[in-house]
Amino acid sequence: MTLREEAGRVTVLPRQFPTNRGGLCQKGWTAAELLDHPERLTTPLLRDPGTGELRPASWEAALDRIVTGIRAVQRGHGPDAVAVFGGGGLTNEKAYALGKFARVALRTRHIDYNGRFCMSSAAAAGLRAFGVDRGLPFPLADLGRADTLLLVGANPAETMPPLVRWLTEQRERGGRLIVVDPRVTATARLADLHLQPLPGTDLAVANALLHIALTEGWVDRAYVDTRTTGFPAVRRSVAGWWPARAEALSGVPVADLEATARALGTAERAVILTARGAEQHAKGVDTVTGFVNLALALGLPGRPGSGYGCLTGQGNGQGGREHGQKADQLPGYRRIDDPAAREHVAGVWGVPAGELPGPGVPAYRLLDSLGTPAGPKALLVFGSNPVVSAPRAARVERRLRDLDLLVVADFLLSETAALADVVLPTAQWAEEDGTMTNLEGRVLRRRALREPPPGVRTDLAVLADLAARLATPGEDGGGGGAGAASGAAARFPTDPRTVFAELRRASAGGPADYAGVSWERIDAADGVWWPCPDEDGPDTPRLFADRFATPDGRARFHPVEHRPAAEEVCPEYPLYFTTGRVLAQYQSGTQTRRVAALRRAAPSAFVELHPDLADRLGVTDGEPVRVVSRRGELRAPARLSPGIRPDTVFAPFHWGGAGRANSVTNDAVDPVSGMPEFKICAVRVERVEP
Ligand SMILES: Nc1nc2c(c(=O)[nH]1)N[C@H]1C(S)=C(S)[C@@H](COP(=O)(O)OP(=O)(O)OC[C@H]3O[C@@H](n4cnc5c(=O)[nH]c(N)nc54)[C@H](O)[C@@H]3O)O[C@H]1N2
Ligand SMILES: Nc1nc2c(c(=O)[nH]1)N[C@H]1C(S)=C(S)[C@@H](COP(=O)(O)OP(=O)(O)OC[C@H]3O[C@@H](n4cnc5c(=O)[nH]c(N)nc54)[C@H](O)[C@@H]3O)O[C@H]1N2
Ligand SMILES: [Mo]
Repeated sequence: MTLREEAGRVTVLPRQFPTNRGGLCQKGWTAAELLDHPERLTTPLLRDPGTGELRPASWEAALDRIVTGIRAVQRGHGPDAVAVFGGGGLTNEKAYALGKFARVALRTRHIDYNGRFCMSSAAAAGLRAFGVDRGLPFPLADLGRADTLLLVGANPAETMPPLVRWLTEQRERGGRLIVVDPRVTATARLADLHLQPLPGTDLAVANALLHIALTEGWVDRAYVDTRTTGFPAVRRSVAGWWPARAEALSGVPVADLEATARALGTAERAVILTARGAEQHAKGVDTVTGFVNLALALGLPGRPGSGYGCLTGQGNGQGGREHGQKADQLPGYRRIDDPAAREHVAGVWGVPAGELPGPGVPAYRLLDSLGTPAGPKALLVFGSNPVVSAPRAARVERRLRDLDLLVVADFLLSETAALADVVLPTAQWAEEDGTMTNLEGRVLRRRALREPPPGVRTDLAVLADLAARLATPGEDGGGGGAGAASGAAARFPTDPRTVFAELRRASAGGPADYAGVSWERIDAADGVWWPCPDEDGPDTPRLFADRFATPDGRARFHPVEHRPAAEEVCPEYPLYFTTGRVLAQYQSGTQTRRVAALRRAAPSAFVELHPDLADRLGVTDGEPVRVVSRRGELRAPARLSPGIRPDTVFAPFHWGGAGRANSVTNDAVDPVSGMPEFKICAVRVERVEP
C-alpha cells in the first residue's frame, strides 16, 4: 500500500503490487485511524504501589523501574528469571533486536513469541520434510495457474482478502478449488468442492487421499525415487487408511475423498495449502506432514506451478520467525544449539559464543511457568496480547499477575498492558522504517511516513535505552555483570537501516540468508526473495527446483498416524468447539476493536451454531449463550448458521472479557512444535436466562 499525508492526516491507498494486485482489505484501509486515536498511548505508565493504578510517568522513571526490577529478579534468581515475549507483527529489524537483547543484554534463554501459536506446526513439518521453512516456496501468483488447489483449514476470503483474486483467476482459467473446513465459510462458497470434516480429523483425510492415490496409480514413482527418501514406510502406514475408515472418522463422504484425490492426482499443476484450521492442533505437525506426504507422493514440490505451502498469518509472520525471537533460534533461521551457528552469531554480536544462553521453551510452556517457583519472575512483552490470544487464557492471566515485574510495550492499552507494572508507548507502523518478509519469503520495505508523536519511542529505541542502562553498573554493583559482554551489551543501534545491515551479517550462511538483500535492492525489485547470499547474485522466488534443503538434497517422508484430539466429547461436554477469525477484526482486537467502522461491522463475540442444535437447546438467533469447557466459559450471542456441522460450535477469538474464546480453549500442545490446540476442545452450550 502507499500512504498519503495531507494536513497531518494519513490515508492508506492500495498500491499496484504483484502480490495483491492493488487489493487491500478493510483493516488496511482503516489502519490509519489508529495513528491519532484518542486512546493512543503517548506517555509511559507506571503502576502506583499505593493505589494499584497505572499512572503517567517520565521515560526516566519508567526505564529506571524496569532496570531496577530486572536487576532485583536476576540477583535473586539468575539471568533466566527474566523472560521476553515477542510477536510476528514486529519488523525483521525489531524481531532481530529483540532476540539479541534477550541473549546479550539480559543473558536469558527465555524468549519466545506469538508465532508459536501461529506458524509453528507448519514450520516444524516443513523443516523436517524439506529442510527449510518458507511458507510458500513459490510466488503467490502460481496459485492462479493451478489446475487444482486444495485449501485445508484456510479461510482466505476473510483472513486474506487480497488472495481471493488469485482464486478467482484460478477458477476463470478452469481450475478446481477444493476447501476443507468444518464450516461453510466465505472461502468454501467459492469452492467447486467443499469437504466438511469433524474438527481434528484432517490427518485421517490426508492419509486416505494418499491411500486412494496409491490405489489409482497416481503416485509419481520417478519423482519419489529420485527426489525423496522414506516412502516405503509411508506407503505401509497409509495402506490401512481406506476411504471408508476416513469417512467414519471425519464424516467426509468417500465419493468426495475420491473426487479430491482424482483432482489432485490427475492435475498437470496442483497446489496444496494448509492454514491454521489444520495446524492449530496437538497433532498439527503430523497433520501438515500428512499433506506434505501427499504432495511429495504426487511429485508436486519443486515442480513449476505445483507444490505444498502454508498460508502465513501475521504481517511479518515469515520474517518474524527467522531472526531469533524463537526459543531455539538464532538469526538467519539458525539453531541456537548448533556450535557453528553460535560461533558465527556471537562473532557478529561481539560476545564469546560460550556466553550465549541455550534454547528456551515454547511460548505456552513459558507463559504457564511465569511466577511459579521454577519459572521467570519478570516478563517483557513486545507485540502480543496473550491475555486474549493465549490458550486457557484465564490461567495465563493469573500467571501474569504472579510476576514480580511485567513490562508491556504497545501503542494502545491492550488487556495485557492493563496488567503491567510498566507500560511503554511505542511507535506504530507508519512511524517506522523497516522490512517485513511476506508469506512468499519476499523481503519488503515498510516506510515511515511521519515522526512518532511526542513522548513515544520506537521499540528499537526502547531496547537500546534498556540495554545501555543494564550495561552500566547499578548503585548496588549490579548490572555490567556480563563482564566481557558489557561493551556489546550496550551496542543496540536505533536506526533500522543499521540494524538491518547487522542482521544481514548475522544471517549470512544461514538457511534464511539475507546477506545479499539491501534496502536499495528491495526498492528496485519490488522485494527480494531469500535465500539471497550475494548482493550481485540472484534471489530465490522458487525453492526446490533441483534439490531440497536437506543434507542429501532429497525431501523426507515421515509416516504419520491419526490420533484423537487431546480432549474428546463426553456426555458432560458433548460438542466440539473450534475458533478462528472474522473479516472485520484482527487478532486479539487491540487495534480493530477501536476502529468505529470495524466495530460496526463486527461489534461483539458470537457463538456460531447449527439451527438444529439451537432448536435442541431452545436458543434463538441473537440470544445469549454460554459455552462451557473444563477450563472456563464464554458468553456471547448465538449466531445460527446452517453452514456449520451440528456437532460443532465456533467462536472468533478477537474479544476479551466475557466473550473471550480462549477462556474455553484447551492448552494441550503439539509435542514437536509447541502449538496449542486452539481448534478443538469439548464443550457444552447452555442458554443464558435473560
Ligand atoms: N480478518 C482477519 N484476517 C487475519 C487475521 C485476523 O485476525 N483477522 N489474522 C491473521 C493471522 S495471524 C493468521 S494466522 C491468519 C489465519 O488465517 P486462517 O487460517 O484462514 O484463519 P482461521 O479463521 O483461524 O482458520 C481457518 C479456518 O479453519 C477452520 N477450522 C477450524 N477447525 C478446523 C479443523 O479441525 N480442520 C480444518 N480443516 N479446518 C478447521 C475454521 O472454521 C476457519 O474457517 O489470518 C490472518 N488474517
Ligand atoms: N482461540 C484462538 N486463539 C488464537 C488463535 C486462534 O485461531 N484461536 N490464533 C493465534 C494466532 S495465529 C495468533 S498470530 C495470535 C495473535 O494474537 P496476539 O499475539 O495477541 O497478536 P495481536 O493481537 O496482533 O497483538 C499484538 C499486540 O501488540 C501490539 N503491537 C502491534 N504491533 C506492535 C509493534 O510493532 N510493537 C509493539 N511493541 N507492539 C505492537 C498491538 O497493539 C497488540 O496489542 O493469536 C493466537 N490465538
Ligand atoms: Mo497468526
